[in-house]
Amino acid sequence: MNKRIEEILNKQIVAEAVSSQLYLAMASWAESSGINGTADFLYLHSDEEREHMLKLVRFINERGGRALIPSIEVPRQEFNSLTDIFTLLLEHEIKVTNMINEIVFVCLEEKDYSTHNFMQWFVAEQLEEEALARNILDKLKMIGSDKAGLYLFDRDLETLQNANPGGTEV
Ligand code: OFO
Repeated sequence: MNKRIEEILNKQIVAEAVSSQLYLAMASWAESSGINGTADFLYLHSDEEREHMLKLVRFINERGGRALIPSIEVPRQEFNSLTDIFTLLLEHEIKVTNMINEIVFVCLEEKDYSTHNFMQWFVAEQLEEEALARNILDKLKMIGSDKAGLYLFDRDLETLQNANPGGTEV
């Protein structure tokens, strides 16, 4: 496997693992705050990020490279509100999207078209995740600090999760 591609994909493994830990920390905060629908949503999202990491690990190894399993920094543990959580989640996803775009760019520079093809799944996934986070933030903006609205929002996320256990699409 091309060394530059192997290195940048290994960097992406770290980013996906960091995403998974961050969303797990958010889920735990939400659950311990009694916001259970949001907690379920974030637990699942954390699992999905781990799957993204695994996808990269398997791909690198199958292509004759060596996937390196990183240690992960301690994620933020305290959050102020749902808006705080989803603002952070969107910022984080935008960062990840930029990293994915950089990989696609390097694939073209290195003329590695099979990795380029593999990365298209991640490109589509990032579009979806950013749109989802924006959609949720718009809803939270509308609700403001209305307690009944926040209760319904949390219940909606729970329903969404139960109706669509394999994904986070709205
Ligand atoms: Fe892996 O999609 Fe979010 O970060």
